Amino acid sequence: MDTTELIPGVIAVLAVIGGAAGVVLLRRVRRRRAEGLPHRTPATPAMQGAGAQLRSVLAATSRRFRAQLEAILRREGQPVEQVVHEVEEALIAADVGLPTAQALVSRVRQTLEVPLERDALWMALQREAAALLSTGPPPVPTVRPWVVLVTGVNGVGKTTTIGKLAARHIAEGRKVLLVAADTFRAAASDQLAVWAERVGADLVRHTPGGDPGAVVFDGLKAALARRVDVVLVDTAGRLHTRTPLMEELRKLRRVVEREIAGAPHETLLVLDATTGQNAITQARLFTEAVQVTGIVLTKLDGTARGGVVLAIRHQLGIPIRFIGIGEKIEDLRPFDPGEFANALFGGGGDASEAGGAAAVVPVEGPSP
Ligand SMILES: Nc1nc2c(ncn2[C@@H]2O[C@H](COP(=O)(O)OP(=O)(O)OP(=O)(O)O)[C@@H](O)[C@H]2O)c(=O)[nH]1
Ligand SMILES: [Mg+2]
Repeated sequence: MDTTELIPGVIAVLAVIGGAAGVVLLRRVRRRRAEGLPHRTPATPAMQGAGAQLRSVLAATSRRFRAQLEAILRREGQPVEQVVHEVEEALIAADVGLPTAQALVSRVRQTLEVPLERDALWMALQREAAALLSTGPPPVPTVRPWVVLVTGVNGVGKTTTIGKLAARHIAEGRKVLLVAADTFRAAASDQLAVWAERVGADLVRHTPGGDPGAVVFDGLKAALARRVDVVLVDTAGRLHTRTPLMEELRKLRRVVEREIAGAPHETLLVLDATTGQNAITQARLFTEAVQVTGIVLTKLDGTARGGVVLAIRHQLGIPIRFIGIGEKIEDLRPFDPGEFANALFGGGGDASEAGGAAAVVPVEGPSP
C-alpha cells in the first residue's frame, strides 16, 4: 500500500488521542477547581526563582489558610458578611492574631463588590497584606563602624543570623567584626568563632563567664583601630521576663552608645516564627528595654505560623528586615512585603494558585 494513503488515517488517530487527552486535562482542571484546589501548572524559570522559593517556605501557612477559605467559598448562598467573618477566622488560625485580622478584613471588605468574585477576594487580601507590611528600604551602613546589636530569647537563631548577615556584608565588600558578647554559655563564643572563620570575619572574644560589657568595649576599640565597616554584636539569649537579664542588655547598649556616637545604628530583635503569637510578647518587652529598630524572623521554613509576620508589623510597627528560611548561610533573605503577600495570598499572578479562575461565588449581597 502507498504510505501516503496512511497519512489521513494517522492524523485522524492523533487528533482523537489529542482530543481525549485535552478532555481529560480539562476535566481534571474543572474537578480541582470544583474542589477548590489549584490545578497544577508547569513551573517556569521565573517561578523557580526567589518568589517560588518563598512560596514553598510559606506553603504550610498558605495551605492551611487556603483550605479553610476555599471551604467557605464553596458553600453557596453565604451572605458576604459571613464570608468576610470566616476570612477573619481563617486569618486568626494562621497566627495573624485578632487585632491584625480585624484590621486586614475591614480594609479588604471596603474593596469587595457583590457578587463576590473569588479572585477579587484573594487579590484584595494580597494587596492589603502588602500595604500593611510595607516598609522603607533597610538602612545600609553609612558610617564606619556601623554597629548592629543582635538580641532575642534563647535559641531563636541570633548567632546563626549574625553568621549569615556577616556573609552578606562581606559579599558586598565590607570588613566585618563579630563580637562575642554572649559570655553566658561556654560554647557560645566557639559557635561564633566557627562562623567568623567560615565567612572570613574578624572576631573579638573573652573567656567564658566574663563581663559582656567588657567584650563589647574591646570589640568596638578593635573595630575603630582596624577600620572595620560593620560590627555585629552577639548577645546571650535571655528570657524577656527576667528583669536582671534585660537590665544587663540595657547596660550593653549603654556601652555601645558611650563608645561610638550614634551607635548602635541598628538593634535587631531575632524572633522565632514557630513561637507564633508569643513572638509579639517578646517583641514588646525587648522594645521597651533596648529600642529595637528592626526584626529578623527566623525559622519560617517548617512552620504554619507565618501569618505572625503580619501581626508583628501591624501591632508593633517595627519593620521586618530579614527572614530566616533555613540553616544554611544563604537562607537569610531581605524581607520584601510584596513578595511575602504574594507567597501567602497570591501565586505570582497565577489565578489557579490564588484559588481558582475568576469564579463568581454565589453569595447574597449585604442586607440593605
Ligand atoms: N530551620 C531553621 N533553623 C534555624 C534558622 N535560624 C537558626 N536556626 C537554627 O536554630 C538553632 C539555634 O540557633 P542559634 O543561632 O544558636 O540561636 P541563638 O539565638 O544564638 O541561641 P542562644 O545563643 O542559645 O540563645 C540552630 O540549630 C540553628 O541552625 C532558620 O531560619 N531556619
Ligand atoms: Mg547564640
